[in-house]
This record gives sequence, C-alpha cells and structure tokens, in this order.
Amino acid sequence: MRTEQAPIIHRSDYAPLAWTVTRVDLHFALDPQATVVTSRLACRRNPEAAAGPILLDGEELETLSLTVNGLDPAAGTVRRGETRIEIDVEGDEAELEIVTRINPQANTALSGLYRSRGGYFTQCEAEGFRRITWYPDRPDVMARFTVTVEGDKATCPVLLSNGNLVEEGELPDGRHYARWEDPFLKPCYLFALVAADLVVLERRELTASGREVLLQLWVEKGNLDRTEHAMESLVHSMRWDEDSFGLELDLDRFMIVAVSDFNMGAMENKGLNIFNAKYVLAKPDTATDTDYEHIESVVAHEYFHNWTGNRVTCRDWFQLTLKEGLTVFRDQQFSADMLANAAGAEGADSARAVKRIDDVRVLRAAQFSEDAGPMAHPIRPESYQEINNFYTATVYEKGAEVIRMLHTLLGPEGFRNGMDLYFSYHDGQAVTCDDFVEALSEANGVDLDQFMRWYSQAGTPRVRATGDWNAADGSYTLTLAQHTPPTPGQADKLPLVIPVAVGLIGADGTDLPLQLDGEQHGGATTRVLQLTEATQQWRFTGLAAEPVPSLLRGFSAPVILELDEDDARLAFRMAHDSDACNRWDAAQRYAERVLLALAADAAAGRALNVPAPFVEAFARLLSDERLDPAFRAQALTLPSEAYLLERMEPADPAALRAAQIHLTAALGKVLSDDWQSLAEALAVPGEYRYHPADAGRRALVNLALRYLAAGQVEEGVALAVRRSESATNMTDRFGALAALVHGAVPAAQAALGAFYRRYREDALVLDKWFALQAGAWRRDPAAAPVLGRVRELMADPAFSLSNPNKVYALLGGFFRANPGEFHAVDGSGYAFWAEQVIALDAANPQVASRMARALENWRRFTPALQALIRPQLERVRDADGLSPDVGEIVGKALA
Ligand code: 0A1
Ligand code: ZN
Repeated sequence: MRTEQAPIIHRSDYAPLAWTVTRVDLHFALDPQATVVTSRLACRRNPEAAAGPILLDGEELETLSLTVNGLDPAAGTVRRGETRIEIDVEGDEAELEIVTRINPQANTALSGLYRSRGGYFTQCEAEGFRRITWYPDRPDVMARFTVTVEGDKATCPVLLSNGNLVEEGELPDGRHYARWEDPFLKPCYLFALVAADLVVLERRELTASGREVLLQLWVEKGNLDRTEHAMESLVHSMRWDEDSFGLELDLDRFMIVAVSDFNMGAMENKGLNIFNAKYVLAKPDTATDTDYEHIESVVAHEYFHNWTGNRVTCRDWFQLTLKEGLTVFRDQQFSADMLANAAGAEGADSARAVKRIDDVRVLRAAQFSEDAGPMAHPIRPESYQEINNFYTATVYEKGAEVIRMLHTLLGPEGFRNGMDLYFSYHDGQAVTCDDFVEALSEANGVDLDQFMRWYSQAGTPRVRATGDWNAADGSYTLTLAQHTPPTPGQADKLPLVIPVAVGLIGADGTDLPLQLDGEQHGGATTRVLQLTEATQQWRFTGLAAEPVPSLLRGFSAPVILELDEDDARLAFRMAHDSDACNRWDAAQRYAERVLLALAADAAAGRALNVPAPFVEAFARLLSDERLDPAFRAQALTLPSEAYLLERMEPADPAALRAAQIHLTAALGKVLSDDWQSLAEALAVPGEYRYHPADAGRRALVNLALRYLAAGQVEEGVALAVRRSESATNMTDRFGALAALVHGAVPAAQAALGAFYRRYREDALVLDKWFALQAGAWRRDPAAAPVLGRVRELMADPAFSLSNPNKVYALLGGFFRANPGEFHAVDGSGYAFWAEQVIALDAANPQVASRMARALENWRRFTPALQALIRPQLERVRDADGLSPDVGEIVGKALA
C-alpha cells in the first residue's frame, strides 16, 4: 500500500531564486548505458532575491564529482538530497563543475536523454533537464548554452544541439564530436540534443529582412520521400509570422528532427524542434488529409513558439498558457488563413468556418469534459502535484479561446499593437500572464482587470439567453445571464467578460440589420455584445416581425449557450443561419436532441424511432450543393460520444451506443440514394494532391461510405470494399476501411487483413490500423466484445507498450474513443484499464497518466457502472510505487 503523496506546488509560493545561471557549458560523452555529462555553470547571485544557497535539481543521476570554483567544496557548504543539492557560496559569482553519469538506455519515461531506434534524443519540458544533470530546473533561469556532443560515428553520424554549429571533428576509437553554441538566452527546458543516423532535407530561404537561413528536416533513412509537406509547412509558417506579426526567424539554422518514440506531439527546443514522427512524415500513400493538416499545424505551432515561448518564456509553470494558449491561437489563425488562401476569395469564409468548427469540436469534446470533472482548473492553475499533468485541453485549447476573446474585444489591429508592445517590453524575459494582458491593455488603453478572471476561474460558463418579442413596437429584447458552476476548490464564481456575437434572422432566412435602442440606423448584421454582469439586456428595434436569434456566432466565447429552441427552429437555423459555425451548431444541437432521446428509449427498453423532421433537415443539408463539401462533412457528422456523454444525466455509454448505431444505420438506409449519388458526384479525379478543396470532397465521400456501410447498403459496402483495395491514396483507402469496420460488415475482416499485409512495415500506418479496431463498434450484440480483439492486438508483433504512439492508438483508442465497449456492463474494460495503467506506469508515467485520465469523470456514469469503476480506481491508487503523475489523477478522481 502506498503511503507518501507527491507534495502540492502552489502558484502563490513563487519566489525568485537566490542564484541564477548565466552560462552553461555542457559536454556529453554518449554511451548507451553510461553517458557522462560534464556541466560547467557560471552562477550569479540574484540581487533581487532573498539571500540563500545555490539550488540544483536532479533526478536519477549518478554524481561523479562536483567542484565549486575549481575546488572540492568546503566541509559543511554542500547539502545533498536525493533530488536537491544546496550549496552555500560566498560572494556574488561562482563556477560549478558537475560530472554525472546517466543511463539513456534505461530511460523508458522518455523524459531527459533517452534512446529511440539506435539514436539519442532529449525531451526536457517540463522538468526533464534535471534527469540529465544537476541544474536549477525552472524556466526563469535563462542562460547561454554551449554544448559539445561526442559519440560513436558509425551509429550516430549526426550530432545536433541548439543554435549554431561552431566546430566538429574526429576522435579516436571511431568517435567524433560536434560543438554547438546557442546565441540566445534560454531556460533549460528548451535544451535539446540529437545523436542518430539520420538523413536531411534542406532548404535555404531568405527572411523578410533578407537574411539567409538554412532549414533542415532530419529523418530516418528511407523517409526522405515523406518530408516535403513538413518543409512546405515550415516555409509557410515563416512567411505567415512575418506577415501577420512582423516576427522573423532569429537563427541562421532551424532544424526539425523526427523521432518514433515521443510522449507528446512535438517540442519547440530553440532551433532544434523535435517531433513525434507522425507530425512530420507524409506521402499520399501513407498519410490522410487529416494527417497533412495536423502536420501543417504542428509544424506551425512549434515554429511560432520561437517567439511566443522561447524569446519570451514563462516565469514558472503555472504560466504555461502564456505560451501555449497564445501559440495555439496563432496556429489556429495560421491554419485558417492557409485554408482561406487555398479556397480563393469565394470559398474563404466557408474555409475559415470549417477550421473554426474543427477547433470548437475539439474544445467541446476534450475541454468541456475536463472542466466538468475532478481535474477542472483555470487556464492558469493555482496548484499541481505533477506539472506534466497540466499540458491539458484547458491550458492549450481554452487558453487559445481566451486569447481569441482578447482578439475579438481589441480587434485585429489592437491585438497586434498589444503583441508588439509585449515583445518590446519582454523580449528575452521569463514573464507571467499578467505581463501579457497588461501589455495588451496598455497598448489599447483598455481596462482588462475583469477579463483576468478568465485566468483564475475554472469551469465552463453557462450563458442563458431569452428573447422577448414586442409586436407593438417592433422590438426584440435579448436577455443574457451568465453563471459558472462550482469546480473543485472553487465554489463561487464572479461574472466574466463574455463577448457574444449576435445576429437576428428574418423569416425569409436572411440576416436583419441590427439596431440597438437609441441608435438611428440599423447597422451590421452581426454585432459583438459584451456580457459583463450576471444579467444584461439589449433591445433591438426597428423590426417588422419576430426574428430568430443566432447567438455566439463563430463561437465567440468558450461557454455553453442555453437557449430554448424547438425542433422547427433548429431546422430553420440549420437551413438558413448565415454564420456557418452556428449552422453547424444547430445541426449538432438537433442531432444531440435526437440521440439523447433515442438513448433514453434504449435505456428504457423502448423501440427506437428516428423523427422524420430530423431526417428531412439532415437530408436538406446533405444535398445542398451550394454548400462547400468540407462544411457539409462537418454538419453531417454526429456529435462525438465524448461530448454527448457529458450531456447525458447519468452517462450511459451502452444506451448512447445503441442510439448511435440506430441513427447512423437509419440515416444510411433512408438516404442511401442521396449518399450514393453524392459519393459518385464528388469523387476526386486525378492524382492525389493535398488541397483543402479536394480534402473536403474526400471527407464527404468517406462520410457517405460510413453511413452507407452503417445502413448495410449493399452498393455502398461494395464501393467501400473496392476503395479499400484499390484507392490511390491513404485518405480514400482508410476512409473506406473505417466505413467497413464501423459498419461491422462481414467484408471488414478481409479488408483489415489486406491492409495489414500491405503496411506491415510501416509503424505510422499501423497506428491507424490499431486505433480503428480499438474504436470499432459492435452492431451485433452477439458478436465478440472489442476488448478481446484489443488483447489480441497487444500480442501482435507490431505492437509495443514502450512506444507511446502504439499505446495511444490501441489503448487510447479503446479507453477514449470507444466508450460503448470500454464501459461494458460486466466491468471487464475497467479491470483491463487498471491492469494497463499500472503496467505502463512502471515504465512511462506520462503515458500512463494520460490513459488513467480516461476514467476521471467516473462519477457521471450510472450507479451500476460507478460501482464497478471505484474498486479499479482504488486498485490503481494503491499500487506499489505509483508515480506522482498517475497518483494525482486517481487521487483527484477519488477525492
Ligand atoms: N511544448 C510542447 C509540448 C510538450 C510538452 C511536454 C512535453 O514533454 C513532457 C513534450 C512536448 C508544445 O506545446 O508543442
Ligand atoms: Zn506548444
């Protein structure tokens, strides 16, 4: 039984260190099991901090020597703990030399220096650097780094670190070295080292000011033919940051390295970004349109961090959203611009809306549920046990929504002015979210004090809207009331500043000019109202008839909008709302209503009937050829199960699954002619190219196949079989395969086998194959449960528990993407979950913790399921040697 608990770190405890580091000189003698790291630190007393010793952090280090100013430290001046060294030093400067030995081969946590496929790689954010050498491992310690890497030339011909290559040469015994100097100050979490057998795609570009920069993309041999798209994305990102924010690449060389074993998506180390290979490698035969999109946005995200994150970094980890929320917002804007450019003037708005819908979908599925459970935290958390648990949808996605609201409130120009001021004040510094918002406030002469509550309050605000039509004077009064539900540790909330973009739709479906009480003329057809009080009213005048409100256009704030609309009104907005986001949202709301009603029927054992008006509204969207296919694909995709389970009281995954199965089959069958003609008409001719217009068509055709297979429509299934066999690109091939698997048609098995044989050597493609089967639906209750197949797949030679991508694909695919099967009423899924979380935790706590989170919202489920989940949570909580990562998750879940 576990006794000790990781300590809780509080934001309010921040204090600057007594000593900081100004220069770091590192030497790595690489060896698989005994890498020797020699670190020379120039330390300086911080005049602004209270007096104290030099503090160094360390984890799993073997310390070979430590000298202070070239000497063994005097007796009594050094206190050594397992993870802390304190050194008393006289004077204001000191030079430390520390030699440590580490074992990269044994580093299965993939934090610090670790091995992957014969190479050496590092991951230091958040606190991995302390697993390499003793160091004050916090982001407010910013130093200049010089790094010498020495390794075996045959196995590691490429030796990389941050900054500029200043020297390289041969050494005895088949070894060689390279010396790198980073001209910029940086915190140690941005340090990186790569030593491996890699090949490179290079490109030279000029920056806006005419400086030549070398762009390099390093990958394993055999993957060069998959690097072009990432390189293009990098060049586009460079241009975009110059054009949109006046921000230029500040280094002579910018490198991206792809690695197969990586806990997260990618990492913005200064000048040496390290990427999970899945966010770099793409060619038409192996990557889907969605992969291409993700690569573009992750490359951009990491590149944008060079300014928002690296040049200006976080003072402490509580400020994580300072760099992450802002950088996600920037990458979202970038992707929207890229889509809009590709779509041309006519399609630009729709293209932007499609991107916005994508982002909203992610927010609603991942962040809203986080905000409603035991892990709910403000975008700037107040406390944590393990910082790695706070790379969350809240810090990233809700953080980006908060920046977006600032952008909305200040306007694009005001926002840009604020950004300029922020950089002019804080370049080269480690700062706080307050510093950021203050710069925006000062640049615009706007008071943002109340706005700051978004940084300190957790929970998804509810905005309740009611409308009052006054036929006598042609006015419509809109009342908006806000409230934010309690979250752990935060019972009462204050009103937030909520920008609500509003439109009013006339009976003919067109937008009405908006004229507020006291105004002379009707103005724009969409206006942003600022809700700042608990309740506020706006009176629109000059109306001939009762309007239909369209609220929160463009999803102008990360809130849940509560508005009573009957089915007819939802169908009306599905057909007419000029705001594409809201049009989509109307379809989602209608589908949600239908699905939850079906689920209630399923739970009560009643017959399931799909309401005809819904099918009609759905069919009208399906065949509206004026609508961009990408938009139609969004609007015709049902809300995710994760989102719906949050809206269900209590959450009953089996009933919801029954509803989903019934509705998809019905929509497939009833509308089979429409789906088939659409699949024919929209088939993309010619060779594959990654282009949003083509991608939109492919997405809609794949969706058609999904519905057709779900409805067991013979022609549709035959078409999917053909495409899964002979498609010329992965989007079509995998889309067809997914349709067969989710449709649970007999042909699925053979198609899965053929797919495996074709791609058995391709790890990234096999991740899709694992994930698809883990997430499979069972349409026949007599068929074998998916858990059995998951267990079988774990024994497949291509699967490995030590590769995070494989775990996310197979176990994540089951725990997160397949609630209908995971929450089997016999509790088998939960026992399996506990078993796997415990096994993973022993090797890689970060990955284990991500899997552990699949059950954090367990109290939302039916009492019968809760009774099965609790003992498994307790089993994990009580496991021997549990990591702080998993300990924090299950501890909070059970609290
Ligand atoms: N800063 C990276 C994400 C990242 C965070 C932590 C990591 O290891 C624990 C790795 C990557 C980003 O936002 O892209
Ligand atoms: Zn980031």
